[in-house]
Amino acid sequence: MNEEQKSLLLESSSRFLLSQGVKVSYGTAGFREDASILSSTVYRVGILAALRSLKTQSVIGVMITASHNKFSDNGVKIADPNGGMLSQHWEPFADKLANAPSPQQLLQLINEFVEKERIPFDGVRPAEILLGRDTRPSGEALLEAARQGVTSIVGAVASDMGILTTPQLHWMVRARNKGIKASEQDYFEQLTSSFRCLMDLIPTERKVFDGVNDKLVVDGANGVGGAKLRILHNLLNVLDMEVRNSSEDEGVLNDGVGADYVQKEKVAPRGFGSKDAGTRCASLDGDADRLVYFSVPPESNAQIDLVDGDKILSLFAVFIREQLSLLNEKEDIKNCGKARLGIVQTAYANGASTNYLKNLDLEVNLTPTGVKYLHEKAAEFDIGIYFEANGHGTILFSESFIEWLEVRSNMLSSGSKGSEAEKAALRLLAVSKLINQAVGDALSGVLLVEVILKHMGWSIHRWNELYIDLPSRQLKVKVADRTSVVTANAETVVVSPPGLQEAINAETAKYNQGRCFVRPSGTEDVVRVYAEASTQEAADTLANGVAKLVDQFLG
Ligand code: G16
Repeated sequence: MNEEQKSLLLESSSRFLLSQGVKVSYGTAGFREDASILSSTVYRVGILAALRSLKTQSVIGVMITASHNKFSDNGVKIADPNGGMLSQHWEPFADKLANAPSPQQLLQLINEFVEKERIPFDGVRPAEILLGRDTRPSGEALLEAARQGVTSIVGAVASDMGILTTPQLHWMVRARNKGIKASEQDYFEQLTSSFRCLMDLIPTERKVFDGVNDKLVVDGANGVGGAKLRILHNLLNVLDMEVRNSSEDEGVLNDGVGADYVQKEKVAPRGFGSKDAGTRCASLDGDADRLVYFSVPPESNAQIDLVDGDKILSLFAVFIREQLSLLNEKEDIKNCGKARLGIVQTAYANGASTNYLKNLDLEVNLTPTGVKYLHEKAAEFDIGIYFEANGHGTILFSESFIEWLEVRSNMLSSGSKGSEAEKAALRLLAVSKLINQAVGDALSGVLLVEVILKHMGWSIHRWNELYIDLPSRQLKVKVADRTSVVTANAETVVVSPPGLQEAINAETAKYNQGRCFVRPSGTEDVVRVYAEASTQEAADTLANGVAKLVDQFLG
C-alpha cells in the first residue's frame, strides 16, 4: 500500500471509532448486533469488501440487514463473487478487522493482510462493490458507513442498489460476475419467464386446478419481501395471491410475523386466523431469504399445520427426481443417469424428513447450521438440494449439467416434437433459472413451490402428507457466554463444557424416539435447544429438561 492509501485509511477510520467495550463477531451469516453500535463494524466491512474485490478481481456485495432479528438490530452480510457467502477463509480477518481498537491498529492489520494475501493494489481493476439494504430505518446510515469503508480504498467504487431482499443482492453480484444483465428488473424478468416456462410445461391433464386450493396468502414479515413479492405478482398476473404484512403496510418488522416466528412458535402470524382456514399460506422472513408454508386449522387457538424447509426440500426432491427419471427413460441420454443428485440438511432437519428422503434412495448429507456450509456441500453435486428446517435453501445445478440440459432443450426448441425426456430437460433448465443459484431466496422459492404443486396437482394438505413430522420443540436459553458451548459432528455433540453432553444423553434416553442437541446461535445472544420425541408433550419436556441443564452448566 502506498502512502496515499495509508493516509486515506487513517483519516476515514478516525470517523468510525470502535465504541469502548464493544466486541463483535462474524456469526452464522455476518455481523449482527443492536443497530446503534454497528457503524464502525459496517464501515470496516466496506473496507473488507473492497479488499476482497481486489483479491478476486470481481464484484462483491454488501447487504445491510439483520434478517429475522428484531427491528432494533441490524447487521451486514457479504456476497462473494459467485453470489454465495464470504469465503470462510476470510472470516478470521473480518473478526480482527471489526475489533481493531484504533485506526493505527486497523491500518497495521490491513497492511499485514494485504501482504499475506498478495492483494493487488496496482489499480488495473479497481474494487467494485454493490450495496443493498432492507427496510430497517437504521439501514440508510449504515449503508453510508459501508460506502465510506469501500471508498477508503483508493479507486474503489460503491454502487447503491437501493432497498432489496438479501437474495436479490446476491443474485445481482453473481450475475455481474458472469457478465449477464444484473438489474432488479432483470431479476424479475428471469423469475417470471422461467416460471411461465414451467407453467407451460405442466402436463395438460393436470392443468385443471381446483379453485378452492388455488389461492395463496403470503405473510411478508412486515419487511422488504412482501413489497417485492407484490411487484412480482403484478408482473406475473397469473397467480391468485394476496400479500399481507408487507413493509408498505402497518406493523413492526418480525414482530409476531415472519418465517422465523411461524416456524419456531408454530402459530399463525399476525393478520392470519380462522378466516384463512384451509387456505394455502406462506411466510417470508425479514430479508426474504427464508420461506415456510402453513395452513390454519378452523378452530381458533389451534397450532398451525407447518410445512417447513424440510418439506419444501422434499417437494423439490420428488419433482427433480421425477424429471431425472423421465430423462433416463430415453436410451440415448442414459448418461444423465450419472447426474448426481445430493441432499443437504442440518441437525435441525426433522428425523421423519431424513428418513423419507433416504427411503427415496437419495444421498442425504448433514452439515453445521449456516447456508455457507450447506451451499458448499450442495455444490459438490450435479444437482444439490439444500434446505434448513427454518426455510433457508435452494437447488444448485453444476455448470456442466446446465450445459448438457441446454443442448437437450435447444433440440426441442429447434422444432422436434418434445418427448417426455426433452420436456423434463426443459423443466430442469427452467428450474435452474427460476431458483436462485447464489443463495436461498424466498421469492423464487414461492414461485417454484407454486408451480410444482400445480404440476403435481397437489393441495398443501396432500403435500404435507408426504410424511408426518416427529413432534419437536426449539427453545432459546440466555447464558452468560454462549461461546463456551463448543460442538462437533455437525453440531450434534457438545464437546465443551465437559459433562454437558453426557447429561443431555441421559435426559434424552428417557424418551421414546428422543433426539436432542444444543448449539450457540450465531445470530442472537442465546444457546439454542432442539428436541424431538414421539409426542409433543415429550418433545416439550425433553427440550425444557435440556434447557435447564444448559442453564446449570452455563448460567
Ligand atoms: C441465518 C443463516 C442461516 C441460519 C440462521 C440461524 O439466517 O443464514 O443459515 O440458519 O441464521 O442461525 P443461528 O441459529 O446461528 O442463529 P438469517 O435468515 O437470519 O440470515
